[in-house]
Amino acid sequence: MKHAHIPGVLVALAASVAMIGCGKKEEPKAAAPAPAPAAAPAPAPKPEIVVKIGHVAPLTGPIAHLGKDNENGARLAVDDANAKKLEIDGKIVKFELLGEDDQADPKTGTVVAQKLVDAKVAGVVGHLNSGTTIPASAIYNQAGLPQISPSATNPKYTQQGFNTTFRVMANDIQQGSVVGTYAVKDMGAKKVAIIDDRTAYGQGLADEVEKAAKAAGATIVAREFTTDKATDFKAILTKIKAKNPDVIFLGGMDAVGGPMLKQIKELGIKAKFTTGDGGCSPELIKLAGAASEGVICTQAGLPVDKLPNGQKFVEDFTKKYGQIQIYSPYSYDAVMVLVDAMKRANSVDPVKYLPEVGKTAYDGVTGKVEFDEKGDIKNGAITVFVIQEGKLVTLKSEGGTAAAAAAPAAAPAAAPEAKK
Ligand code: ABU
Repeated sequence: MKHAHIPGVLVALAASVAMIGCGKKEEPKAAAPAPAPAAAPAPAPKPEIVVKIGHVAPLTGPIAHLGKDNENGARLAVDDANAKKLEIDGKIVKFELLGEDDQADPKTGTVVAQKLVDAKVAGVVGHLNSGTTIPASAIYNQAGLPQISPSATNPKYTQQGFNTTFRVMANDIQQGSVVGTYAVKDMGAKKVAIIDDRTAYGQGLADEVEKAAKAAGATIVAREFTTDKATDFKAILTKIKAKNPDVIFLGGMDAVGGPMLKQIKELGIKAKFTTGDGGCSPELIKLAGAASEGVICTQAGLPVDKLPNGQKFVEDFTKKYGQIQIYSPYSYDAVMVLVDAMKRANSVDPVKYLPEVGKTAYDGVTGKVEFDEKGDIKNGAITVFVIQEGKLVTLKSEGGTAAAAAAPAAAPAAAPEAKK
């Protein structure tokens, strides 16, 4: 059977009637949405610039532990500065640390200094030793590069008339005066024997201690010397024993002081032992063991773990690198002082930011950093420690803007505070 043909108009009419019967109404078509406004173009990323900061210390040899401590302090500062994504002159700055090993050798120090100049670093933190820092400073000065030593304490470093040399800790004129006076007035020395390692630091500090001890009324009964590589001191210690001193002072580093203390004990020498910042470290305690008990030593700053910004540094550093030796907080601040000067100058060009280094007023982990006209820290502090039960224990601090808050004014022998 064939389907009958029904005209289209009748089909449409039937469908409309059916819809009305079901109560449905055809919705009017929604108007097409207006086109979304074009998204604002993403801002162009800020250009980046890499800024190299040189660091120099002995990373090999007897005081490599101190060199690595310095370098790690500087590395932590670079990491912290990079985390801030600083913008200088419209560019995001990425700092890079170029670390060099001068082996604590003055000649190598000048070779690596030139290497850093050739690598176009923007500034230098170092060197560790006065004996390398002083000759290297002429090379940085020639290149117009700011140099901040975190540990070289010989006063000559900043006495050369260079506008590029800075130091973030007290110098050995201050340190020698405190040690020499302390030996006489607090340790009761009438007869003092002095040994130095013939380095710029060791000999220079020993000279200052001698002056101060004499001025305080003591007699210098022996003045002996060794080297910074020596490990056998029996010959000079035997001569010193014959002079029966009350106190022996060493101008030298912990790598010399450690074995020397053991030999002092072996020879039955009863004199008390004192030394400066280069020997005032956990490494001295490790090397000398029980022979380090009762040693008096000084550091050319305030106890960092007692300072407001220092506590966080101690936590961060120890988590990342382990125990602080001596100078890592100072190398941290030295890097930050360079960065701060670049920010204020809005330039990473040494020509432009060098003048800002001299105007620094920076609240560092080691306290307030401000420089005098020579580049020495203003209000430098010296802290006296005693080694008790294998720990460096603060006795007193002299100088420093926060010295009063950091340590008791007088040495409280009964209640000293352990240094972390
Ligand atoms: N400040 C003692 C260690 C470094 C130096 O001056 O040679």
